[in-house]
Amino acid sequence: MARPKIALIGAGQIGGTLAHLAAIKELGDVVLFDIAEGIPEGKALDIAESGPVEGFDAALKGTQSYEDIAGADVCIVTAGVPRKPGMSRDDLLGINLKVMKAVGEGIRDHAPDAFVICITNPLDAMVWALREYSGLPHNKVCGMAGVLDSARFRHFLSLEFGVSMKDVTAFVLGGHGDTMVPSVRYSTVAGIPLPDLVEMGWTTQDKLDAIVQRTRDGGAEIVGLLKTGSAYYAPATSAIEMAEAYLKDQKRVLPCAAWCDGELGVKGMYVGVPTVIGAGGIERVVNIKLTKEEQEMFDKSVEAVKGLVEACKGIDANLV
Ligand code: A3D
Repeated sequence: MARPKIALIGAGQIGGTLAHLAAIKELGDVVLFDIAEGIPEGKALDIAESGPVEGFDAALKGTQSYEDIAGADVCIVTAGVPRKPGMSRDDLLGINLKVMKAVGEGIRDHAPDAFVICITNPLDAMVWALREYSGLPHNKVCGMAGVLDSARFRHFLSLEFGVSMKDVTAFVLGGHGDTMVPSVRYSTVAGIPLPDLVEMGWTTQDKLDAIVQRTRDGGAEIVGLLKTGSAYYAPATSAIEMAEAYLKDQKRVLPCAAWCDGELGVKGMYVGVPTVIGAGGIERVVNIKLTKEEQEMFDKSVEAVKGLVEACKGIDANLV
């Protein structure tokens, strides 16, 4: 049986890291696509040359031609521009929308059966645009943000509690922006919800509030340190977890930007929600109950995403 084919559209910082991880984990053969000549070819060759040492057999190829992504099982899209210090994710809207048009049409023409994971920012609006331009079914197009935001939340919580990151679960919902909603009630240490841990004296409400805010600002914190780009190790790992869930039909429960059709009070929009990812793509949106206060925060985040989608429609008259 042939190995699965993974197409990475964008061979920059995240794209290169995705290729490395996909090869090491032997998820399949990897095609790195980028408009920048030499970059995808160079990264593909460099990673392939690590194969004998690492002990993987995955084939890697760099290309500027969409024909090479033909028949891909998974496409992970990072094509576009990342933010620089002082920029918000939303500042990237106009430039990255044009990129989503080219990429969406490339996927439509060459890999229409793929499971597509978008990472390009501003995430929720770019997923929506990519789906529109590609015309793929909504359950086969999603965005990576929730796994990353939740991983950041989990990391900060594990430091606060002095426990293994493996035992901390967390959900971050809503749009991938300043209004994202780290869910305190649905986040736990080995099943014990965070509010109980406050009562047990493991932390204080003030400290928890500060961790929630640090999670919201997690991307900006890295941008401020790197100065020349944004985070790429944790974003790549997060998208690989989603790709693996699809390729191995794992039915993982992972938060991601998924098409909502009434779930959590959202109709006809992409936004960050808990989902089940398996061989059917986004097989289910987990329709969790929110408290009044949580729902208000979530709705505010949904409104912010709606504004960006409307802005996309204003830029490109072909988008409906
Ligand atoms: P970078 O290293 O600049 O890579 C982007 C690559 O896209 C470059 O190699 C470009 O040449 C390439 N590119 C540009 N236009 C096209 C095109 N039309 N077709 C194919 N390739 C093209 O950026 P990066 O890898 O650090 O980040 C990529 C994107 O991910 C940015 O938009 C970031 O803002 C975003 N990002 C999202 C998250 C989320 O959690 C959602 C986290 C971190 C970064």
